[in-house]
Amino acid sequence: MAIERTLSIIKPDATRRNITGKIVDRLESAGLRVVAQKRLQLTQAQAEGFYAVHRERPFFNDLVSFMISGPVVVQVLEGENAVAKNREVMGATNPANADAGTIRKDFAESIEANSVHGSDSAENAAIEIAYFFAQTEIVG
Ligand code: IDP
Repeated sequence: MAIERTLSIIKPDATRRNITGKIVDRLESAGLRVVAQKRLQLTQAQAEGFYAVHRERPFFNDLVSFMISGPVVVQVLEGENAVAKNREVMGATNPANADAGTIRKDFAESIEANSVHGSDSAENAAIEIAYFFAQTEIVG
């Protein structure tokens, strides 16, 4: 199995509730390693750029407002099959549909305020990591 990297974001609903450590514990317990991390207040332009693929979706403006409503923690996670592994630990987008024991099932407030982001492919992971981190900030 290949060692991969993926981008994770702990969203504002989670930083607001001071549960970033609980979320990192889930990631680390699943075998993922935090190789870069920073806490940011996203600007509107940064959030719009990050979610540009969703620009035409009806929830886009609300999503951007939510993502800039408080600090986020952006992370690079490394491990075997990290993209799929992180998606598994996160659970489904809508917490109502998320499996028991997943981050979203246990912590998400709603389909929008769902506590975490994780890249959905290795290709997008590379793009999303480069969106937030310089190579020199990632220490494996
Ligand atoms: P993902 O985060 O599970 O990959 P995406 O479909 O890529 O899900 O959606 C990106 C983010 O947009 C979600 O994590 C969630 O915060 C928000 N979102 C997705 N669908 C809805 C919706 O139907 N209503 C409100 N927000 C949504």
